[in-house]
Amino acid sequence: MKSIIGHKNPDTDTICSAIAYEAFLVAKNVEAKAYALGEINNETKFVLEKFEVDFPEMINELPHNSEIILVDHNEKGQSIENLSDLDVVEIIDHHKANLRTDKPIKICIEPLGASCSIIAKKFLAKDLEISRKIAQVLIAGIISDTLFFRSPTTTETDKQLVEKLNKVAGINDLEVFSLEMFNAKSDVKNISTKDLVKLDYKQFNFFGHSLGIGVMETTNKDFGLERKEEIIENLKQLKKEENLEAVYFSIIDILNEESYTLCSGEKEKELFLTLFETKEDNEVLFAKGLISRKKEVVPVFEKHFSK
Ligand SMILES: [Mn+2]
Repeated sequence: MKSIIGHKNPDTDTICSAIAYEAFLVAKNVEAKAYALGEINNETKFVLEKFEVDFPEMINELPHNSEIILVDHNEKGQSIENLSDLDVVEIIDHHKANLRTDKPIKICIEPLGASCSIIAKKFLAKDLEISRKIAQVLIAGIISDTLFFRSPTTTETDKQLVEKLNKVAGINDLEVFSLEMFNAKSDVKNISTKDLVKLDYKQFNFFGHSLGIGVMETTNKDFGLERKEEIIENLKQLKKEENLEAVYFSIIDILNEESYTLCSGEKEKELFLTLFETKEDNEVLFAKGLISRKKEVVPVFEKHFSK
């Protein structure tokens, strides 16, 4: 039995990738099961409920020596707690390669807008039948990660795949569907600020420098900005608890394609101002067009710390 897991603080692409890859392997008569490393977010909940797809079981650890497949991540810090006890047999991802493996394994990393795009390509390449639900779930993952093609991570392939998948999925109006998803994601009123900061949060190690970067993709930036003080307090605490050099939290205005970043301290604020084209206003760093952690933020930090 192969266990399929996405990253911690799971997002829609991670969950939908795991679900779809389970279906792919099962169609090839491979025993496989998708899991979630944590609570499902409101956007993903909306998607799975709309398409009547079962939520994957939530876990923190797996038994020693379990065979696992990582989807949508390949960094230790973003993965399952007892990763080093497990046998990683395959990786499917669209982030930069990071994990060292102790033996040769199957790795498929492609610069596409979503891990769901890579899995959709696998279905098409093998000419495997895609069920309506799996097509719907794959589209949701691609729309979520590319912010419905607004993100600079979007490729022509992502757009073509969504078009092809929708012949099976039959989603009437993709624009309307994407707005429903983003509004579900923006609904954070029942989420404490502590949880909000970690809702879409990743830790990185850049040449020995450990940073935390959280994002909140929203159609209403005020849902984040109105909690500014509380968020900054939480970033400071997180920095101390996890022994990090800096923690950032970016409120991403999806529809206007701009971001508002908050920082865990003065030094890291100065660094962000130096590295990115941003304007400071009352502890908030505004940046037009800076909306992708993966493509625009992480590479700049990586380069900075490599010197
Ligand atoms: Mn992804």
